[in-house]
Amino acid sequence: LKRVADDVRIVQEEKIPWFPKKISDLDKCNHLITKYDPDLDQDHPGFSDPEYRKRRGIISELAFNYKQREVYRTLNGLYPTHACRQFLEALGQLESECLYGEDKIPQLGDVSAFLKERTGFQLRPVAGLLSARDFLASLAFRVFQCTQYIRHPSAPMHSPEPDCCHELLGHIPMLADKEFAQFSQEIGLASLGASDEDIEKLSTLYWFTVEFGLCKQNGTVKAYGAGLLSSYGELLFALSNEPQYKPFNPAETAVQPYQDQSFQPVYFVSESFEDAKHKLRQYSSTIQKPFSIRYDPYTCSMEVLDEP
Ligand code: HBI
Ligand code: FE
Repeated sequence: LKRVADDVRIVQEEKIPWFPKKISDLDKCNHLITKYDPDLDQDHPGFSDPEYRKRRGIISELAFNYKQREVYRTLNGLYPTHACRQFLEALGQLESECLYGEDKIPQLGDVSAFLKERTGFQLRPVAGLLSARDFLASLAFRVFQCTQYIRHPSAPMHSPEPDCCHELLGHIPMLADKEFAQFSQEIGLASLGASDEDIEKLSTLYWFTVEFGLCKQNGTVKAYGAGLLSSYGELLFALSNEPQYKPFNPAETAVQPYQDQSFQPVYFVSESFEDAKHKLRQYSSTIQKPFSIRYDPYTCSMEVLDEP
């Protein structure tokens, strides 16, 4: 009898087309009728005006980007159980200072000022993926190279390259933590003047910590890596019992093979940021360089000390 009832219900559901039930469902009411579009309709007065069509294209993009809130809302649901304490604290502050929120589009200058006050980190706009050497070098100055553009609206939960959702949700809250900020700067300092081989190792370290790192917190494992905190699917996966966990150990972590095409099969777990920082420091001292370097925060410049 129940099966019959279920069948009847399915038939009825199929007869009613989907319709929005709450105001945020309007994100899904985005199907365009394009037959009068200036790009497609030859009779449109703007059809032969490329400047007009370009302008229209930019405005359309803005309308589509309204979906940004989808990324924010979806990930926010996972943070309380999956993100580390430092991340949650900073996210709370960003929200209470009205920089972040479902309907907010944070501005680079405001977010940069927020970080500067807490850890001295500042943001600098960057046009896309940088070489590892250049990207790591900026960290040495507590500068984070931050993309501005947003992922393609057809895939709101995925981006193959860093975009502003990844920076804002993944990186920025962590950079507001003092220990983590120092850890990040020290990877940067270790990279200055290093050989290509050592840059490769430091990149790998960065990958398994800043991007995909896990840490212990009150007897459980939480995420602090930006690649995890900005990816719903991988955040769930990383804290499930599927992947392999290894303790963070720079010499081993630096040579662990990785790929960016699918979820990581292995994650490294730190005891704390302080512990990770001490281990990184010890590792960095093994990188052979014919000079040593000190950052002078008063002049924001590097002091190069030649060793005899
Ligand atoms: N460039 N803009 C940008 N953002 C990153 O996160 C980034 C990068 N270049 C290299 C890189 N990350 C990592 O793959 C490490 O090699 C540092
Ligand atoms: Fe990143």
